[in-house]
Order: sequence, then C-alpha cells, then structure tokens
Amino acid sequence: MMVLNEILRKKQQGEKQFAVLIDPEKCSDNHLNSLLAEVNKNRVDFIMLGGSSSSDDFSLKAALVLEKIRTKTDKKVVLFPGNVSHLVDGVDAVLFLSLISGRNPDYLIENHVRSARYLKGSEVVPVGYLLIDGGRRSSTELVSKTTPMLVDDVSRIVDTAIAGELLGHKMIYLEAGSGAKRPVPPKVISAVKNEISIPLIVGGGLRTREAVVSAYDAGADLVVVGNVLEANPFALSSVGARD
Ligand code: 1GP
Repeated sequence: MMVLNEILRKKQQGEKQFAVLIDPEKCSDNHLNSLLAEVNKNRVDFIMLGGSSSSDDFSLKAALVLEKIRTKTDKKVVLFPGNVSHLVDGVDAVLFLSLISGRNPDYLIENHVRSARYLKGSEVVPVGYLLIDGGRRSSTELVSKTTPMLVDDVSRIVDTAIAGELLGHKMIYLEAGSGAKRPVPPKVISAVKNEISIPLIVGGGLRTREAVVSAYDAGADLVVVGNVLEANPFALSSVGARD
C-alpha cells in the first residue's frame, strides 16, 4: 500500500501513528543496529530518513543507511529531505515539504523545481511544513533563514495550516525543530486540528511518552521522534506510540 494511503487509512480508523527519524549523519553502525532492533520490537509505523545538514555527501550516507535499514527491518522508509541534495533512490515515499511558515522561495518552490524530474514517478507526498518556535534556534531555522512562528500566534498558525490544505498539500507538519526545548504546545496542535481535515504530523522536542501522548490527545495523527533516540535507541520502548 502507498504510504499516504496507509496514513489516511489509519487516521480514519483513529489509529495514532509513530515514526522514528534517522539522521544518516548522526548514526554510527552500532547505534543503527540497536535502533533498528528496537524499531522491530516496538510499534513503529515507519522510518523517516533525513536531516538538515548541507554537507555534500548526505545522499551517499543516506543511501548506505537505507541499505542497512532494508536488511534489518521491513518497515517502510520515508525520505524527509532538507533540500534537493538530500534525494536518494529506493525509499518508499518522499515528503515534498513546503516551508509555508517562512517566506524563503528556495523552500517554497526552488528545491521542488530542481527535484521534480528526479522525483517524477515515485510516491511523493506534498506536505505543508510549519516551523514553530521551540525555545531555541533550530537547524531548520538556520538553514532556511526563516523565522519560526510564535506559539502565541495561534490564529496565524491556524490560517497558515488552512492555506496549506487549500493549496493542495496532503498533510500538515507542525515542527518545533529537532532537539527543541519545547515541543509544539497542545493548544496549537488542537487549534490546527480543528480546522484541517488532512493528517496532522507533529515533531520536534518530543522526549517522553507523556509528551507524545499529549500531542496525540491534542490531535496529532502522527508523531516523529528523533533526537532522544539518537542519544539512546533503547528509549524507544518508553517513548513509543500508545498501543
Ligand atoms: C522531526 O525534527 C523532528 O520533526 C524530530 O525532532 O529530533 O527533537 O525528536 P527531535
């Protein structure tokens, strides 16, 4: 089944979803082995592969990590590219992210144009991506040179998410930034949830099961966790998805 259809089906059934984010630049072989063993033991819906670095060999590292993932688990792998140079062959789907919280044309259209021919024919999921202030400067903010939306500006965040759906994006992603001090607050998640009908993804700074459950309770259909598992892959069982 295509990745988006699977997400939609689970959303319709009220099943909360959980993705593990692997940054190919931040994982050693040992770490990857342990993490993939944990992924197989826990309820993980899919693996996201991505990072925000601008190094030249990102794709090469991602391809090696993907190869390893394929030998260790049959979970679907979704590419979460920071830019056009992050594209890699052989993933199950690619998130086609538009940073609609920002006004940098590179992340609204330029990377899309430059990757279009390469991606044509693959499963590509257009996603309205909103960077929300997570209490520290995130790499997304630095790389994209855009300003995150303030958590108190709920109405503007909601309007942006609605615009994302109207523009034809298939999902909305509320991102506090990897390693955020504060995840996206429940009040923001629920306000957005109430106004959109497409799946809602939440990520950034989710370190505990309580934080994950609170994002689900506020309306997240899918949560993404990376950083805490980079530090300790065995944390997956304690942070992981609600049964
Ligand atoms: C994916 O950036 C997040 O949306 C992942 O954030 O690394 O803080 O879990 P963490």
